[in-house]
Amino acid sequence: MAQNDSLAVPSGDNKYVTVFNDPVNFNAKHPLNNSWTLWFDNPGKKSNANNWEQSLKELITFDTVEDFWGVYNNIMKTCDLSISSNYHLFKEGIKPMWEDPANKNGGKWSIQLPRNKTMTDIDNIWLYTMLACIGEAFEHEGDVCGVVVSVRKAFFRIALWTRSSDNRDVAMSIGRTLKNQVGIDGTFDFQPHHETKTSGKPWTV
Ligand code: MGP
Repeated sequence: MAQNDSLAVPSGDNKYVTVFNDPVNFNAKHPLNNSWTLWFDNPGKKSNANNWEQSLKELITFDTVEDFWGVYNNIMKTCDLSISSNYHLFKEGIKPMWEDPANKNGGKWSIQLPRNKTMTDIDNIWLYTMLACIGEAFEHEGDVCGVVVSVRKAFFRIALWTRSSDNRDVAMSIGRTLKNQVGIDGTFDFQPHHETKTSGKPWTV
């Protein structure tokens, strides 16, 4: 019998496929609206904007809820990563770098969380950040490119990268949803990628 021959096709009110629709194979998968690619890098001290891309490693792409958990449960936790590491979870086809066409006019919402106060929470904070992204919690979902967690000596940084940076309403809506979904106190700042840190007062939520 082909793998899914016994899969009951749900109809009417019962429209959600669960593993119970196929108790024999127990293998129903729940598709995400997008495919997502997980990247890792730890560029080290010799890195600069010209060679930074070389340290970027594409780990895996997934497009179902079950495969997300398969990945999440089998990679190193953020709290165990070495200093300078970054995980990047981006829509498939978007490289997690400013130069990518999807990012070049965008910006990022970010928050820095002191390492000593966040060590026990950072894994859940990063998990909720990723779930907000792959679960498409955002009204302006199309403006979301991906999310990043950065491990630094004194802090962890969570960031969400957007496709645009010129529409305050869109950016603020994404920022507010991110803050709600991640559920942490503190202020997220928005900064376009092409602005230097000092060139403008960031939008905040
Ligand atoms: P970072 O890790 O985003 O900043 O970029 P952070 O954490 O403030 O700095 P750190 O020194 O504490 O790690 C660090 C450096 O990596 C940048 O100054 C660039 O040289 C390089 N870099 C980072 N990003 C995201 C990019 C990118 O998208 N493109 C290029 N070309 N270089 C990048």
